[in-house]
Amino acid sequence: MEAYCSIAKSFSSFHVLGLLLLLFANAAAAAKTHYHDFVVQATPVKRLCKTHNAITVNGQFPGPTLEVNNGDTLVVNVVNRARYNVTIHWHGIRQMRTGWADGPEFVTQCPIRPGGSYTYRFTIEGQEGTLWWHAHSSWLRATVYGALIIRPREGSSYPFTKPKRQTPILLGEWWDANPVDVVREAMRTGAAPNISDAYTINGQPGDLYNCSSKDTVIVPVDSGETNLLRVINSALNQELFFTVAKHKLTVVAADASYMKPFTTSVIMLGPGQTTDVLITADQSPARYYIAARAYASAQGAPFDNTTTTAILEYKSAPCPAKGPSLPPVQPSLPAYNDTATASAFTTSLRSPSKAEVPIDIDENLFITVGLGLNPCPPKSRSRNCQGPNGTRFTASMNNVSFVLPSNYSLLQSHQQGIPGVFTTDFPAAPPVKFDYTGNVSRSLWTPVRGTRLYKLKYGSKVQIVLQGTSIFTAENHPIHLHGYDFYIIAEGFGNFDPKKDTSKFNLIDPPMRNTASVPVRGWAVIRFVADNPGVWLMHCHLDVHITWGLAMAFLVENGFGELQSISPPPADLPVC
Ligand SMILES: *[C@@H]1O[C@H](CO)[C@@H](O)[C@H](O)[C@H]1NC(C)=O
Ligand SMILES: *[C@@H]1O[C@H](CO)[C@@H](O)[C@H](O)[C@H]1NC(C)=O
Ligand SMILES: *[C@@H]1O[C@H](CO)[C@@H](O)[C@H](O)[C@H]1NC(C)=O
Ligand SMILES: *[C@@H]1O[C@H](CO)[C@@H](O)[C@H](O)[C@H]1NC(C)=O
Ligand SMILES: *[C@@H]1O[C@H](CO)[C@@H](O)[C@H](O)[C@H]1NC(C)=O
Ligand SMILES: *[C@@H]1O[C@H](CO)[C@@H](O)[C@H](O)[C@H]1NC(C)=O
Ligand SMILES: *[C@@H]1O[C@H](CO)[C@@H](O)[C@H](O)[C@H]1NC(C)=O
Ligand SMILES: *[C@@H]1O[C@H](CO)[C@@H](O)[C@H](O)[C@H]1NC(C)=O
Ligand SMILES: *[C@@H]1O[C@H](CO)[C@@H](O)[C@H](O)[C@H]1NC(C)=O
Ligand SMILES: [Cu+2]
Repeated sequence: MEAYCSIAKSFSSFHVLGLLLLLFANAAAAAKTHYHDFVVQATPVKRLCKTHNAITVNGQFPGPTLEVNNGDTLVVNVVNRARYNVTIHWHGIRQMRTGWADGPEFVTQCPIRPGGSYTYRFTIEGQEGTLWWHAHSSWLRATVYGALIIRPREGSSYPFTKPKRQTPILLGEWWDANPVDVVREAMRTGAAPNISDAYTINGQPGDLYNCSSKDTVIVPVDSGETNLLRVINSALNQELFFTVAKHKLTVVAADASYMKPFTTSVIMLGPGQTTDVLITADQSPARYYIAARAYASAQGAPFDNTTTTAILEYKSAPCPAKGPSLPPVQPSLPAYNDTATASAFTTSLRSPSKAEVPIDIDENLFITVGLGLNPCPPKSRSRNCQGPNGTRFTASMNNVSFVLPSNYSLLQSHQQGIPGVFTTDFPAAPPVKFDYTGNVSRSLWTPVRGTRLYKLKYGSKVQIVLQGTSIFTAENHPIHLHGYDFYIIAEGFGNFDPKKDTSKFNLIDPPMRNTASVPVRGWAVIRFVADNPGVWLMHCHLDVHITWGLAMAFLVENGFGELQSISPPPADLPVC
């Protein structure tokens, strides 16, 4: 039996809160520049009864929370003391003209090698809410991640009642193994990588797992107060449902864009997505489970079916150490395959007011997203062909399985005119039209490999239909675009039909996000204006899928003059 009632314990197991309060007291008047040092290093971390030498930032897991105001500048000096190449991505930050600081390895920079360092500099312009940062190199983001909180501009306020407390809730995924070994094994065998052993809330699995209960995260509340939970899905490979037992969640923002408030008992987040929810402590004083578990949309595929928990603890709740211990109130979570609930949530999101949705589209793209299987040549070793029926897994967009370069980053090659690194012939439509969500013929299952980009003129108005396929299996794909926020103007099931589905477009108040959940056996339509020059990766945020090639990149050309052009590369930019 554990005693959670001491305030000291609550705060030490939730150090981020103290930091938040401290920073709030420090608000100055003008835009600020925040300097941070991130030392990437191996650190012993004990979870599920076993200690692993996890790669962390500054020895913290999860890593440090960054707190800024809209308009501020971040300068983060990353020093790599680990034995792996690393880069850091500032997920959802627009990086206007500062693509060199975006982070995906071999896209906007070469990796920071062991012993090396790189300083990321960028300004947050016009974004408010919750974002996060994570490694963008191999599977290091399993343990290299943290919250990036953007408060309103100095002197501005939230478009909702100011919450009493704010708590970042980072949902993570833990392997009882070295995650880099897990992905390397999958690359070698061609099979799907091992599923994780636990999900975590702020780094802790919670009391439904072995050897975890005494470290379960406690979120303290006072009766009657309204608090903000900043929920982030930092898991590698799993969409998650999230709920708090007996409490309503009022959604006010997602992916650092405000939303028209609505109330729900459960939210769904794909990896990469964030959702800010207000929660009022209006239940009887007690302890309530905060919980997350899989939304597993692929039929028959193995997934981690465990449940991570934290505890919402009313400070006036009877203390379990002093009286008979009542277990926390049980949450109710949707079934793992409850696509109806997932889709009810994503389609409830709306911009708070009339949105400036691009019309008069210049570039109309149709991009299929999904898996594939590569057959193995007859003489190849069977240990390298452990995918379904002796194949190897792959994935693609418009039948191109994306291959990263290894001698120059795409951005450097573009900016310095180095030939032979990429081509700009990514197809604007699938090379073959087929029943994308039906029973797809075997002859279509094998994509081609390539480093193909799609060129966009500065300022062009872009629409993309993202169409899921049911090649091998259909599933929900969280598609993330770097360097941009986009409007999600519609989503649906089956094959996108321009004749009838354009009537479903919401050009009034669609949600703006940086990661779209493309429904299983379905589609989503996004729009944005290409006003940020550079090379921007668009990929599935399930790391297992990006590993297999579910990605492409846009090359957005410079416009006129300095303000429409990418800045010069920083002097310390890592090269290959
Ligand atoms: C993956 O799982 C298999 C079966 O449990 C195990 O033998 C193997 O060691 C695991 N691989 C890694 C890298 O942990
Ligand atoms: C937890 O520990 C028990 C007892 O040692 C063991 O039987 C069980 O398999 C463990 N569960 C997990 C999920 O590891
Ligand atoms: C989770 O999966 C395991 C292995 O497939 C299975 O034995 C177990 O019953 C499942 N648990 C739940 C809660 O679905
Ligand atoms: C969800 O899974 C249950 C059993 O686990 C099954 O009976 C049901 O048909 C599935 N629903 C869908 C929509 O796949
Ligand atoms: C694998 O082979 C079996 C038996 O031939 C077949 O029934 C099944 O559909 C195949 N699966 C895949 C994914 O190729
Ligand atoms: C970079 O690597 C690619 C692929 O290996 C190769 O074709 C190209 O020639 C290389 N470019 C330069 C400039 O070395
Ligand atoms: C899919 O098509 C293949 C080949 O045309 C056929 O053998 C198979 O039975 C079909 N599967 C389903 C579920 O319709
Ligand atoms: C992808 O390209 C390969 C090679 O040209 C072809 O065999 C396959 O049918 C294509 N698949 C699709 C879905 O276009
Ligand atoms: C680390 O990065 C360098 C390029 O900077 C690359 O040549 C090397 O292959 C990378 N190592 C691994 C293990 O990916
Ligand atoms: Cu995916």
